[in-house]
Amino acid sequence: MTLMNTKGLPLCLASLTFATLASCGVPEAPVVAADPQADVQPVLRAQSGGLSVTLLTTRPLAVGLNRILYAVTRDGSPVTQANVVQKPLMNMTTMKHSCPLVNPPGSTNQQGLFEGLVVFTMPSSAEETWDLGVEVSLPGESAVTSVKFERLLVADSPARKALVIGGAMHVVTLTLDGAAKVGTNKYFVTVHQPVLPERMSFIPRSDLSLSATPEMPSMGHGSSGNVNPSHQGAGVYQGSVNFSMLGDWVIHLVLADQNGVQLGALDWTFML
Ligand SMILES: [Cu+2]
Repeated sequence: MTLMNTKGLPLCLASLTFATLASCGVPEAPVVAADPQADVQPVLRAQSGGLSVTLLTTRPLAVGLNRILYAVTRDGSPVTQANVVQKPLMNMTTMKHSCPLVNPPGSTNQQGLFEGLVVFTMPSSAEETWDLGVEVSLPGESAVTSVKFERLLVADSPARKALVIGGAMHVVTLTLDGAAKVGTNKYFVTVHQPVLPERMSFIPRSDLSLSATPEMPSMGHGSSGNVNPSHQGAGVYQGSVNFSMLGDWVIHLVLADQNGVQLGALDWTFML
């Protein structure tokens, strides 16, 4: 762990750098509602001064949308109000870059955890590693405490795709909320435009109209009871799909603007 104490940027600036909710205000509520059933597992702990940050996840980290939760204590006492800023960094051999994210709201969820989202855009490997810096500041205090979780294990997945919209490359991910199963599957779509060339910040696309159609290509049918992804905030959309039987499925996603003008289409395949 790298531990350091900084009195760095004003908080608003630090947040804006990472294009979170695009305002200086602390988000009022999480973009994705916490699942009270979720089995949360601690992954790593980092400490700086009297402040301890434990990173927890609901499933192993993977390319696509990840819920990352933080338990924060100071001098052993739980912290329930704080500004928590996530700074993921991919260290490639030739360059470094970040990835889309949504920082936690200013207070903890019902489990006493700060809940953030990180959209990993590539897997980790021996040579290409993800570090996750976390900056914590407490209400009424100017000090920012920084901790870093190094060499996170991020598994590969087919969640991430690229799409050119209006001449600009966008990162689009589709991640099921759990393992694919027969019946209703909740999922998340994220759409972000990397700020080039550094790819250290990502502009959320909150202005899209998404429609998703499942198909079982081998049998030539779809299913009923699907819900198109709707915007939850910060470029994160949530929908649900009905995989009505075992086998191969494709989700066809169409991205349109608010006037219904189609901007692009992408497919994700699933086997269950
Ligand atoms: Cu079928």
